[in-house]
Amino acid sequence: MKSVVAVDLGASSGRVMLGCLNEQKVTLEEYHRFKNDQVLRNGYSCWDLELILGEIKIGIDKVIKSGVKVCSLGIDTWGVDFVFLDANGNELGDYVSYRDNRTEGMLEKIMSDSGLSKEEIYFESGIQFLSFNTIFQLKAISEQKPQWFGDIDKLLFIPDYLNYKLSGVKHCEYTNASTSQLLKCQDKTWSPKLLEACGAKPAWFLTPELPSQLIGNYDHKGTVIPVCSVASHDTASAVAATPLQSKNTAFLSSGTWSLVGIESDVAFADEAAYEANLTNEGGVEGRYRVLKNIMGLWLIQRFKAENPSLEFSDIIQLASMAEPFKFIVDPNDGSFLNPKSMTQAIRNWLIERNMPAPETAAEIIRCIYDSLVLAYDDALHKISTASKVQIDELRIVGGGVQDKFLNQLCADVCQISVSAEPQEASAFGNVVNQFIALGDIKNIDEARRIINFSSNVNYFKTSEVEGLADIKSKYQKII
Ligand code: LFR
Repeated sequence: MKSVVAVDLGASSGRVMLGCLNEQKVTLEEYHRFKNDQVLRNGYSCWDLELILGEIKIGIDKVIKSGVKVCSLGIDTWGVDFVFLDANGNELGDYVSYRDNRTEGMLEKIMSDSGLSKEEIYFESGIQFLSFNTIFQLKAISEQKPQWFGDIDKLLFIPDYLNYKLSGVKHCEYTNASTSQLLKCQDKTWSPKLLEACGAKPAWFLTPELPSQLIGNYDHKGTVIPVCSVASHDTASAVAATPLQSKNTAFLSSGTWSLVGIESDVAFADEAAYEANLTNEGGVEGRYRVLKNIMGLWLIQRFKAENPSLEFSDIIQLASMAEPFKFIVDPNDGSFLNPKSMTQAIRNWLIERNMPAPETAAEIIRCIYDSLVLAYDDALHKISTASKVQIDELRIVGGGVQDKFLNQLCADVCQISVSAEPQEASAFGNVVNQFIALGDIKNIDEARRIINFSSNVNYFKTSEVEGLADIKSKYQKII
């Protein structure tokens, strides 16, 4: 048996897990879990990276103290965010989170200053327009904090930065770099025209490299652990761990975000893909993750934070009690990205459009669930139409796997057969990427077979929803 450490950082919590490969089975054991809350620094919503680094080391300590021999460690996190380093390798500026609103209006600013059209940005990058992409964050800094720009030597994305803090090695991993909207989609290299458009300098960027590589060593109180660059975008790791049955199986990585898509050897960045705002994020083995972001369980998480007495089981029970499809919002509206109150944001969204708004907790929760599954259905159609790939099955992975109510609703509304597992997809992806780097697993296809074999898969068959066509056309009218 061989063991590796996977550090999986999400927007609300971080975990240090031990991944073990034994014959044809891979298992995970959680050693340490910690909260990852955004903190307000100098007026910005930021990540507390010092705290995160300290927690990662505590987790590694727990693993080592248990006596396990660790062959390597790997880190995956959310995308788009980064840290600047000066020529001495010291941090510059704040670790601002993508949920900060500093990027508002930056697409328009880039277009007017650079002369690039929205289409040109899309055709070059193949990346969906999300207000917080790195390209818009860099433009915001060049507008609002040009003094941060003066001393920059390197830009490292967060997992690369954490690897650097552990190993001293500066590296750039491709899957996370692809979320920046600064790479040329086809070549997988930095786009000079997109860098220029946001005011960035080519010298700040290292060459993006495919994952599953040992890049350095972390010396933990005398125990030396090789550091592996895994598919460091958490969604790339989650997709790597998704046992896709065929090219016609779509994935839904269900967590704080819901990422709906297909895996493909080729990118789709033409007119149809632009219209659908499809993204072609980088995947393992140089593949593409052709997907769309949906605001996801963040809506439920924020609602729950406002109602701390509610457990997840209460939330599901309330959802099943409320009248279905009575209130529907566009869950991807920017007003849900970081509102002070999710309840108020949902109500306001409807009131501003002269529609009746939910009153009770059950109605709010039901509104979130219904809106999310309608967004899944819409995304599946758009992806299928733009890529011409027929989608006949959906595999759900990630924390949302536990939410059987949502998974069943998804099967019913999307009228697609659903299978679900693994729950810890990002951590599994992280682990198998390391075993590939160590030479113990041949490739991703083999890794997915092992993960499927190691999982207790749940299946959700479709059932009929009364008036489904009308419900879907109502959704199309409001988005
Ligand atoms: C999920 C995720 C999404 C990305 C968003 C912001 O955790 O990584 O894939 O769009 O966070 O980085």
